[in-house]
Amino acid sequence: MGFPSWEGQALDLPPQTTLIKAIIKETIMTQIPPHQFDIPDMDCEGCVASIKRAVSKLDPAATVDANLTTKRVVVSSAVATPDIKAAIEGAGYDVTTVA
Ligand SMILES: [Cu+2]
Repeated sequence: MGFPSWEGQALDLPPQTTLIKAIIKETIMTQIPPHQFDIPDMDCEGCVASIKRAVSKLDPAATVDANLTTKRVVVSSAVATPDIKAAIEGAGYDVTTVA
């Protein structure tokens, strides 16, 4: 007795599963409120690079938007705000406001 044919079809699921996972991830990412940090000592692209490196080490999927004029960094990540703050502080920057 062989396997019922539906089990063979079930083996074709992985590509769909990958697509579903991608859609779920996209949905989750777009629903994450951005984390906002004020970093007064961030004054050049080198600082921005250090901060981006620290955040992406914590969460490779995070997106980081840094504004050198307002000294504000906006992070989109599923990681908790205090953990992102700690990562930025770990890179040597004081974080004054978190929203
Ligand atoms: Cu700098």
